[in-house]
Amino acid sequence: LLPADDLEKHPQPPLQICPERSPLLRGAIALTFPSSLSLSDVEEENREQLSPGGQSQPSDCISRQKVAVLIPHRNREKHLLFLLHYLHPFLQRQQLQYGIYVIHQAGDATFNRAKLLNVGYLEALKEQPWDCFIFHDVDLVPENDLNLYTCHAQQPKHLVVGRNATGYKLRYKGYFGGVTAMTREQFSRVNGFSNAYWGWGGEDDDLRIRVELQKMKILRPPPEVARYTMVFHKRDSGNEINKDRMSLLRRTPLTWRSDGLNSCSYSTASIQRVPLYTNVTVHIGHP
Ligand code: UD2
Ligand code: MN
Repeated sequence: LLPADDLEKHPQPPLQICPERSPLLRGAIALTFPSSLSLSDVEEENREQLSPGGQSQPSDCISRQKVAVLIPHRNREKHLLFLLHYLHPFLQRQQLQYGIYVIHQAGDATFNRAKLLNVGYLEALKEQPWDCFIFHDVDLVPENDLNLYTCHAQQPKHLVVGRNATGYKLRYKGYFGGVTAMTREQFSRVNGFSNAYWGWGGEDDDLRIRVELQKMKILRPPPEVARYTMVFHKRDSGNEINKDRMSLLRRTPLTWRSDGLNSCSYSTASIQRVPLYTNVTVHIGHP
């Protein structure tokens, strides 16, 4: 770093767009999940790279996309910590300008992952004109940084081809859960997620149907790259299986226009810019 008056005498050349392939990528990385890892450890690891609210940008080039990572959350603090520990360096190796948003469901009504992600999209855009959104389960840690957290202009991306517990195979044809990437325009075109899925299951298939109704085709990175480790967990209380999911899914072609971003009603309890992420705590109602 040069002192200020030196900078005036020797102006820096303007920054260039980052290269198509970041020179910092490493490929597959070995993951460990030490129970001793603490919040202050992870804050300390990232102190110099982050601005408040868990945002960062490459120092020596201009990112090709501005990426918001949205994480629906309630009562999974340890998973969140492991994810942040790996995700910040991962995104920085990809030379991305990014921000991480954790959308925290207030209260103990039935969980609604999809509605929280709609809230995340709407709230993040109030702050910055993000180009690309990554909808991200809290418990999925990417194993390979060649799995790029960027969007494709025409095709929504599904980034979890495989994970540890399912033999690293696609669970079923059309599976669209876990981690997905859509541009601002793609997500708005499908009217976001449905707000009607309370409890576990179906909301990811609903989004796939919305995408297909718009004649968009889902893109997946190669299976060697699109690999995740899901931190072990049981089904949470407050996220019981949604018994209505099959009948909701049959109606998606009729309901998507009026159920989604344009009907997402909520009240924001707080927005906190903590060092590692922006925390949006929100009341989203109940079934
Ligand atoms: C699968 C999908 C997930 C979603 C879900 C059905 C994969 C890898 N993931 O996950 O994307 O479609 O099925 O709804 O296929 N959460 C909390 N607190 C809670 C409950 C849920 O934070 O009390 C969040 C958290 O981000 C979690 C996500 O919701 O990762 C999905 O819930 P899950 O992990 O219990 O469901 P899982 O693993 O079957
Ligand atoms: Mn899970």
